Amino acid sequence: MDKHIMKSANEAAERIIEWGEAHKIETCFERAEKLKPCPIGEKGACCKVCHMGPCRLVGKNAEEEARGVCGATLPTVAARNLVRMIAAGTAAHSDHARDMVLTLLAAATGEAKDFQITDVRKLYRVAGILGIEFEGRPVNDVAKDVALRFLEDYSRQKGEINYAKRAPKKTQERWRKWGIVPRNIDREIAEAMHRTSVGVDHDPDHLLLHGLKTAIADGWGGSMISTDITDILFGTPRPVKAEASFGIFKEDEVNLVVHGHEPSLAEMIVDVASEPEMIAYAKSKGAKGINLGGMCCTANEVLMRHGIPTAGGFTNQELGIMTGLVDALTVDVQCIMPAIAELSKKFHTKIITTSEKAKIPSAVHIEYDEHRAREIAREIVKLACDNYQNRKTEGSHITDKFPVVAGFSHEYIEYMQGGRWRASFRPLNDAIMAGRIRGVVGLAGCDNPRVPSTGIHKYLATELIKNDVLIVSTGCGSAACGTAGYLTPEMALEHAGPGLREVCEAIGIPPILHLGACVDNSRILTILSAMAEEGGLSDEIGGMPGVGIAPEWMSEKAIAIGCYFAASGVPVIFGGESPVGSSEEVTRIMTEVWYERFKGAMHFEPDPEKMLALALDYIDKAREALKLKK
Ligand code: XCC
Repeated sequence: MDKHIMKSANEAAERIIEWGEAHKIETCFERAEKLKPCPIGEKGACCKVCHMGPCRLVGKNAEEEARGVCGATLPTVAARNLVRMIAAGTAAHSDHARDMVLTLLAAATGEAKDFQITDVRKLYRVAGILGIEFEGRPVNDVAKDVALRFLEDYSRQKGEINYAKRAPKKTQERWRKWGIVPRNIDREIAEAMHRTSVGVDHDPDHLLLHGLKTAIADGWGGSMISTDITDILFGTPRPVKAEASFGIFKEDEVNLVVHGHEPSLAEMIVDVASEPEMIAYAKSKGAKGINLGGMCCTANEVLMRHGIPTAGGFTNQELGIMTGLVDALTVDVQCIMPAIAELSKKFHTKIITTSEKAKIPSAVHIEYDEHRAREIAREIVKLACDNYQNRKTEGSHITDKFPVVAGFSHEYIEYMQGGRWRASFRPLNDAIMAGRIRGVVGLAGCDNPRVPSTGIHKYLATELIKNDVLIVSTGCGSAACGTAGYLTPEMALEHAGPGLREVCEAIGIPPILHLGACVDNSRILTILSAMAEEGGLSDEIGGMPGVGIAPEWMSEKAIAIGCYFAASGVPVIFGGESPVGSSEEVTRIMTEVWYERFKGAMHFEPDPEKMLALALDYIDKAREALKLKK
């Protein structure tokens, strides 16, 4: 008898996968099994930046002896490959951020009439950081100035990105010493591509320093800009109750799912779906109403702000369709499997691409334009309603769902520790100093079909909180926890160590705080900076008892994120095989050398138990160095 191999650690997902197998429907899980990674490319030893190759630098003494046709060594090739990943990841987050800036500008000038400034307080806070006068001025004038100032982060040729100054002074000093304060986001990405093209930069350390500079342009540039503008336009999140997993789909309502990363159209769809006219339209098609759901990070955006339920993260996108209950799935950009278009033909689901940047053959394309946002959102909602009538009975109808509490912006975390007038990070710092909280881990990144998907997230989440480690989560890390039922205050009672439980009960928070989408990893940077400023711990981000973990990462964006945390002073642990594993030199630079210079590091460790041990070790060593209670 075949030994059953678990493909997802999520029970509901596993049931759908099994149903799919029985019906000969292929998903990323089978494809991952069939398509083993190329062992040379996987470790970063393949160079294809010119057409004399691809050169595969393998062999027993490859590090010392192997050369490409041009003479490139293995460390050069591995470093170049990683820098290109950072550049691509930074481009993704920051191009998304650019669109947010342009939407803010269009809203401020009245060109995008469907959008307004929702959070004026946040606008003023951002204007204050940027040194833009806001008192007594019309809100839209301030918003316009903020947008124009952010656009400079995409065009200034010399100088520093606006938000570099938000990092603690000492962190900034380290960056300046090593010449890695970004000038503008696009320039660092372009330079990364230039330096890694054939015959340019060949020194691995020098290449990787530019990689860090590019990554900082992501974290303290694009991602932070995107988080701030999204808050300004759509509201700064505060805790909200919602639900997660496949059971969020309703049998008797139109199920419309928003998937991808960009919040603007999704926000409009949320708004439009509650219009009486739209609900009446859904009813005219025989449905009882309109039920919205989300996937990946578009889900996180609307979950954080409106409590829209999530069907989960990356590996759930095909499975969602396989419930047979999804009438329409809109996708914007990033982490969208092209496979969904083909798969949807076996069901009744309409896949709707909406970005001018992203089309999938055979999907319906309804292009989003912020100037006609409401009109387009209505068109999409209507299409989903029309398709409700085509729903067949096929599919694996799963009813499991779990409650989640999400919506922990850094502003709210500050507020919950002292109310509006005494908001601060003092209680968190005190709890860490007293040892009630041993440390903080950012549990983030993708879920991956190459491991029992979501399983390592679940393992680390439970083990870390058992060890009194507070978790802040984002992206599909949050989705993995949410669909497992871990994002509730009860989780603290059941699983947290005594110190963490006490803190969670006193403040009334879950031990895993859902901070939002992947761009919202920037909120963690803000929190760490505030903790440094608060005093009592480290006076820079480096040296804090904190670690970042992306146990199931797969996207280039995750690499950019990991690197900006490392550059900021956070030791980072990624799961899976190392994309620079072929080179001991590059591995040493990214762990030892980076740690020496920035107090951050980037490790790759496939074994979940070792990941946990390494994280706790970093936390304990930081506590020891800070002379904190054991
Ligand atoms: Fe994509 Fe943000 Fe990864 Fe999830 S976590 S699979 S990058 S959706 Ni960003």
